[in-house]
Amino acid sequence: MIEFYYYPTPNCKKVAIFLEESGLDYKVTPVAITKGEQFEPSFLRLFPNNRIPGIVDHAPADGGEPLRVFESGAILFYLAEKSGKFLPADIRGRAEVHSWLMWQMAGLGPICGQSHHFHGYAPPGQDYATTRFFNEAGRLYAVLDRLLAERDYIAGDYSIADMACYPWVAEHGQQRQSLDDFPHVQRWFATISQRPAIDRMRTLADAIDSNVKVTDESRKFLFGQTAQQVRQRG
Ligand SMILES: N[C@@H](CCC(=O)N[C@@H](CS)C(=O)NCC(=O)O)C(=O)O
Repeated sequence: MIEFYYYPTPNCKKVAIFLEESGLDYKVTPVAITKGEQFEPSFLRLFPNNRIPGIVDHAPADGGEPLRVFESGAILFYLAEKSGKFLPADIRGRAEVHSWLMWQMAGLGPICGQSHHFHGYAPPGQDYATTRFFNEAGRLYAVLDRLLAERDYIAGDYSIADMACYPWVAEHGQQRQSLDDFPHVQRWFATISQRPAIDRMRTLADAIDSNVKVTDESRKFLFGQTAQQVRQRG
């Protein structure tokens, strides 16, 4: 059984999609990051970066102790290897999936996250940063659009690369991007949206928190974290 540390955020939704697609047995442990639950000592012992998603595999393939994995890309890769699904076996197919998975982890995710932050949460007057992240997010959407002009899915067949990108593209409105400007991304997004696993991923999100909101209280937990706070954890 996979214990899934989760809240309805884009990085967690990647893993939720995988779990729903693969049929692996899993149980959700909600971590309300808007209430600071990512700083609970019991959570930090497993996940020292105070971020979700995280998993604990209670039946790892080596038969040993429960195994913890964090970082959504690492989790997708681990679960794909465990289940033998959504990751090709041949070296060329695998290299293509890994390339786009890392592209999402190092580019699309962080840049769209910053674009979302500066458009939605930062105090006014941050024009340079807002424009910088908006333009870079747009560039990444355009790279994806060119790719998807030639392929149905990101790395050929539907894979963990698609699952990694989908929840960030789903937030395109928050990033002030329009899918009308990226018709191949729009077609890919519409196709994946019809998968039953996406419906189940949304049902799970609604069951845990149907309207994740950044309030004055949650700002204290989410924004302005410092090195000093990490050192004080002991
Ligand atoms: N690179 C990490 C990013 C994880 C991340 O930033 N998670 C956010 C939610 S999507 C979080 O846990 N935030 C809590 C916090 O900032 O304290 C991954 O892909 O897993």
